[in-house]
Amino acid sequence: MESSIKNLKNKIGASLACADQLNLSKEIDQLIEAGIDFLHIDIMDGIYVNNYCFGTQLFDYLKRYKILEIDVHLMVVDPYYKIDFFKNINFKRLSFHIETCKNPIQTIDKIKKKGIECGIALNVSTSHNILEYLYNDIDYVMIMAVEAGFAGQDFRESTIDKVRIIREEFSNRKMNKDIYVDGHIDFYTISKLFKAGANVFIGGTAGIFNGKNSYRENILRLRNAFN
Ligand code: S6P
Ligand code: MG
Repeated sequence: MESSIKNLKNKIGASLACADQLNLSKEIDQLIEAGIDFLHIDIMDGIYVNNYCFGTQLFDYLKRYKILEIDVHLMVVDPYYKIDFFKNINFKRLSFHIETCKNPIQTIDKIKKKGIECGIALNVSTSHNILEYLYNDIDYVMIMAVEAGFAGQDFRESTIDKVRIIREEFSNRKMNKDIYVDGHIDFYTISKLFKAGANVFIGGTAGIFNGKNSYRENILRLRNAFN
C-alpha cells in the first residue's frame, strides 16, 4: 500500500508482548492469517525501563516464520554492547533508544554491519532535536506515543507534533524514511498520526489485542486510516 509520502509503504505491525503469552505460536498464526505486515518484538532489561520483556531465545523459535518481517525494539542500557547478544540472529530492523546510548554513531554502524536496518527510538519526553545530526545515518525513526515500558497507557497528544516535525525534517533533506509510532495505536490515533506523516504503526492492546473484534477486523479498521 503506497503512502501519501512518495515511495513509502504504510504498514501495521503487532506488538508480540501484547499477545497471549501462553499461546504465542497460535497468536502469531492468527496475526499472519489476519494480514499483519510484521511482528514487533520488545526487549526490556528492567534497568532502562521498569519492566522485563523477551530475551534472545525467542528468536530461535521465530525462525519458523521465515517470511515474516520482524522489527526489534531495544529498550536497554548500553545498546552498543547488547547488540552482541544477537549473534547469528537475523531480522530486518532494530531500533534502540537514544536516551540510553553513549555512542549512537558507533552503535548505528555496528547494527548496520550485521546487515540489519537501524532506527532510533525516541521516548515520549525526548525532543526531535536529538536527531538533528543523525538523519543521514538512520534508516527510520521509532516514536513512542506512550512511555517505554508498558502496554495499556494513554496516548500522548504531543506525539502528533513530533511526527509532523520529523516528517518535515526528512522532507527538507529530501529523505523518504519511515516514521514508526509505537503506543496506543487505535482507530482514532492512527489517522491523526498518519496525517501528520507517520507511515508505520505498532498495534498493541488499544488497536489489535482489545478482545472486541477479531484480529482481521481490527487490522482492517486500522488500515482504513490510509484511505
Ligand atoms: C511499550 C512497548 C510497546 C507496547 C505496545 C503496547 O514499552 O514498546 O511496543 O508493547 O505499544 O500497545 P498499547 O496499545 O497497549 O499501548
Ligand atoms: Mg515497542
